[in-house]
Amino acid sequence: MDAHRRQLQRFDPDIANAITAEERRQQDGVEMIPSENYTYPEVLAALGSVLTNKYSEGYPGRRYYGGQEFTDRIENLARERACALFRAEHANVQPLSGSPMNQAVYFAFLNPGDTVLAMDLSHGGHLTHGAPVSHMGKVFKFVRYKSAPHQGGAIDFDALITVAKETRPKLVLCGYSSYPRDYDYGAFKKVADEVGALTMADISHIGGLVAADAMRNPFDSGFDVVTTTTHKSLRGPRGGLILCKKEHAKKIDPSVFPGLQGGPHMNNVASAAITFKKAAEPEFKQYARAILRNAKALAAALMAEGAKLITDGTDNHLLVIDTVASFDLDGRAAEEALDRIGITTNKQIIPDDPLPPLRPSGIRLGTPACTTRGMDEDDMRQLAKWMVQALRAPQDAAATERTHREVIAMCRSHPVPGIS
Ligand code: DSN
Repeated sequence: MDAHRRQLQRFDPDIANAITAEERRQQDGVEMIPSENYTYPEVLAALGSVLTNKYSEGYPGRRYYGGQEFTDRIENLARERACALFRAEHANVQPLSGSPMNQAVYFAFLNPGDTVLAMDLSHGGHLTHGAPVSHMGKVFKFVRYKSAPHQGGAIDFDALITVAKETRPKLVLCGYSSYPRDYDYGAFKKVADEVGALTMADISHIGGLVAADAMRNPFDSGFDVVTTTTHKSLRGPRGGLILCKKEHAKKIDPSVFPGLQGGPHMNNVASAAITFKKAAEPEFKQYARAILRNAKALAAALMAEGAKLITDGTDNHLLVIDTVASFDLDGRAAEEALDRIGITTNKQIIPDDPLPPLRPSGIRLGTPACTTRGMDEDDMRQLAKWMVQALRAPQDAAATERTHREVIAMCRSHPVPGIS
């Protein structure tokens, strides 16, 4: 234990012990929530640094407080590295997380009441893409498009252009948190061009996969704005990143500050810069490809064991099991059954789900975190077997206990980086 942890242990054992217990939970469980990951020790070091002490409202060279010679250097490095990684012309590295990141983009370009064309929540779209329960859903008018889950999740672009012509959106938004396919960004751009709309892609889930060129980059199809969080497949600190064409910088930057936020969290900005440097290394490309291979192996093994996946497979890092159709279990019961064997997933609504969000029809799984700890396709096949056993017999206490021990043994042979 390092000196700072010992000091914390002495001063506040309640919190210190909870952190230690969380370390053990992360070490001894298989993390399959697709938006979670284990960050780098270098990121943890920068997050816990004195940068947390500094106010830096404004942008490099144009700050409202003194003492910015080092924060300016850090933010410039973060911006340059982000642009190089994603082939972007401009980067704003200040959004505190994914929700303010997307809000800042909406307010940069839209007036209250303007129309946005976005993916339906139950088909994989995200809460911040105008779900009726979000504030954004009350400020702007979100019109929905859907996928065809029984045709592999294809998007019907003929229907999309018809809706676009009827509703004249100012922004065409694509992006998802539970859609297991890649997008044809060129087709979205064509729809947007037909109606004179701007294009935005929220690649939060797949940021690392796009950075590694393992999935398509929306800028290659001429998109205006791309947003991503930095803590999912990118493996960085919790935070948001807005990338855009140079011509949009004068709207994006003031929308983040002073429009929406105050001082940026410079310890996060430094950690994001470190993350972008890591993601530019050749090892990161291998890591991204391993995430995809693992997801395909997991999907194939689950389907071979009789699980019904929405879209019948995956092209990215995630997959969604219809647990009602597969095991006659709702998503909450399935999540709890897997928790009991040490595999963490999340309950998930499926396309046009007849069940409510807290007891939906499915669960969502992803491979970024277990790939970070070095698990491979054989491990995925083993995990699929254990998961299906647990979902078929959730009340079998002896089998649950036995499998949980085996899961812990698998985890201990794949230590989590950054936890000693
Ligand atoms: N909570 C994240 C996810 O799981 O997709 C994004 O909001």
